[in-house]
Amino acid sequence: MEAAYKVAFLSNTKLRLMHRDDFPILNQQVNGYPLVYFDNAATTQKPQIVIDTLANYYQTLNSNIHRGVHYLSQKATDEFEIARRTVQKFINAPSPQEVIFTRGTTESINLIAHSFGKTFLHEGDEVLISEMEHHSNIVPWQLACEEHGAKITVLPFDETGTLKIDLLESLLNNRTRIVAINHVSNTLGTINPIKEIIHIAHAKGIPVMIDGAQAISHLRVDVQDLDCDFYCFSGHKMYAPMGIGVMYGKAEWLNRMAPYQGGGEMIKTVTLEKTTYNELPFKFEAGTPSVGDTLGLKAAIDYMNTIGLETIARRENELLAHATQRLTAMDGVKIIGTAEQKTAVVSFVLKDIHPYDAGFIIDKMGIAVRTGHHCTQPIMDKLGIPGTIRASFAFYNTEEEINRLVEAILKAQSMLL
Ligand code: C6P
Repeated sequence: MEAAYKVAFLSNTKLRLMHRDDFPILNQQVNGYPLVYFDNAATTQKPQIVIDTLANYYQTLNSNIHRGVHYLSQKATDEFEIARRTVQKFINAPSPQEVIFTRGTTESINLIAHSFGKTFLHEGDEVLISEMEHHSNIVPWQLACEEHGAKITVLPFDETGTLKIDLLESLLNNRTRIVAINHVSNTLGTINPIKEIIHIAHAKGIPVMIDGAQAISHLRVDVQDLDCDFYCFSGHKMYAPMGIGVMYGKAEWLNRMAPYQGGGEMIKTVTLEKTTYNELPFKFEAGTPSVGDTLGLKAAIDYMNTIGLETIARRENELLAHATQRLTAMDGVKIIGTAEQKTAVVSFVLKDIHPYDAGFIIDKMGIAVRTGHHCTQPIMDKLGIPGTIRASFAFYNTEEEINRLVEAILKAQSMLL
């Protein structure tokens, strides 16, 4: 049976669809099969233009920024600030000063939890998160709450993986200092109604931070339209290099928040007794930033804009529909996360088969899925499962690849049951 797959898929020209040739990594064999990459929620692959941008930076431009008068330093500084304005435009932030570069979503959220917490969290205060948060949007708030004597309250989700939004108002009170919630769940794929959540929280004077890690490459994000107070995301989940991320924050909050890290760049004056801080965005960008990766992020945004976010979303929705239909029709397969509004993430469990065992066999057939708790242990605890198998799609994936996943699941079932 395996040999038949190999022949079928080696000769399958349909694999070369939708800008697939832009991603050199996809053109390889894994375990004797053409690679199927379905771990896009963990990190997307990088198009050649992003790889070239990185190489070109180190070949022609590498130098430290904001601190040299020499040609390379000035040019790198200019490119870096152009990248900031590209991000500003991409999320429709009012000002480039509100776009802070970080290493990724995790660092962005830690920054906010630390700096907002230091300024605004006190004994008896509350931070509201949801039951479907990634650990990166739980642990930083636990740390901040521990430090300041505050506590976490939790908005639950129902059996489809939809937030119980009708409970939100009753969970917010005059001790709630901030709501921190994801835009899209990395495990369930649910798109949360964040505009409504922001509206409800703002009506009570409470700011809202959005973890946009799983939304930014799938949905158009307009921070002014959303009116969110903070929005965090990682470059590597949107075709950019690892090591670069963004924390958007409204200036009215950022100006009042304590700095996060101390060091070069974030200062205005330093004496041995006292420091005054730089203005935004530099107040929150201590030390030498990852300039090459930042230029790579700009290249990735330009690339996505060229294809068009709407085109990307349409293609991913087709893949989601195909996978949902194929997996729903299978015996012994249960999809975890069936909310009405989803991005192209399909988590599932197999009856009487541990996700790791199935993942092992699926990998042997050249298919990269993620197995485990996906850094969302509270979701697994609530559902009473050890983990899921997760296939997450990008526009370069194909229906044929999904069919190959179905065959691999059948094979796992035949071997393990
Ligand atoms: N989720 C996944 O496979 P970083 O690692 O900082 O780029 O992103 C953290 C993060 C925060 N929030 C959400 C909703 C996420 O999905 C992630 C990363 C990856 O699902 C790795 S665990």
